[in-house]
Amino acid sequence: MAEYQLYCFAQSGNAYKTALMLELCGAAWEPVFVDFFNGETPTPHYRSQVNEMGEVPVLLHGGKKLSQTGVILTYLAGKLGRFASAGEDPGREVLRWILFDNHKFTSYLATYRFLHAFAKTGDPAVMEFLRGRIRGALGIVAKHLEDQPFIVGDKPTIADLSLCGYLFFPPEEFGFDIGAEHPPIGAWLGRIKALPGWVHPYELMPGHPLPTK
Ligand SMILES: N[C@@H](CCC(=O)N[C@@H](CS)C(=O)NCC(=O)O)C(=O)O
Repeated sequence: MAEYQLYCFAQSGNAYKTALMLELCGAAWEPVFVDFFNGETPTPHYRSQVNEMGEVPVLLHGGKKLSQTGVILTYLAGKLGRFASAGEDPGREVLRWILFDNHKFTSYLATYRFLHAFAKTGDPAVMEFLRGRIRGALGIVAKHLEDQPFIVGDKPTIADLSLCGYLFFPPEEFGFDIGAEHPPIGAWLGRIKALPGWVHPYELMPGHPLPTK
């Protein structure tokens, strides 16, 4: 058994944040496939044995079980000694962007993509509302990246890994091209992609492509 086990599936940008961290750090890890699209996460078994919050990802390490990507990324930065921030003030900045990501960035992007690409049931008014929220959040991150290479300082941190979680999925899955619409974000994604060991989510985690019905 590998040192780290990650409950994940290929289409999860949340899981990708943590899988990418493990991969970039060269950690010994293995995926545990979660059959999200066949309803595994709401099952009593998943909630009682894996994660009471019914979410992916979950990390197992040394007898510990961790969930919430912000917690997992912080834990891994400590254990693996990479992508942390140097100092108290930058550390707070990293946390500030991870919280922003979880509330305003990943949450709207993931919901919009799920409805657009997988559920294919998005009510037009709901989609329009989410699109507006996404436009606002992308604009904030793009402006922030106009004059700095990474989210906090000049080196990548777990804040970058958190915010980029959904952004490498194909534009068709969103119905718009994030990097093209927001060039500073496109350039930043290029810098993340250039990190040694970078792997696309669909190659890093199990479950892609989805079986055709
Ligand atoms: N804030 C959580 C979000 C995790 C999350 O929403 N994961 C999705 C898969 S990408 C999930 O498991 N959703 C199940 C649900 O919302 O019921 C984190 O950062 O880990």
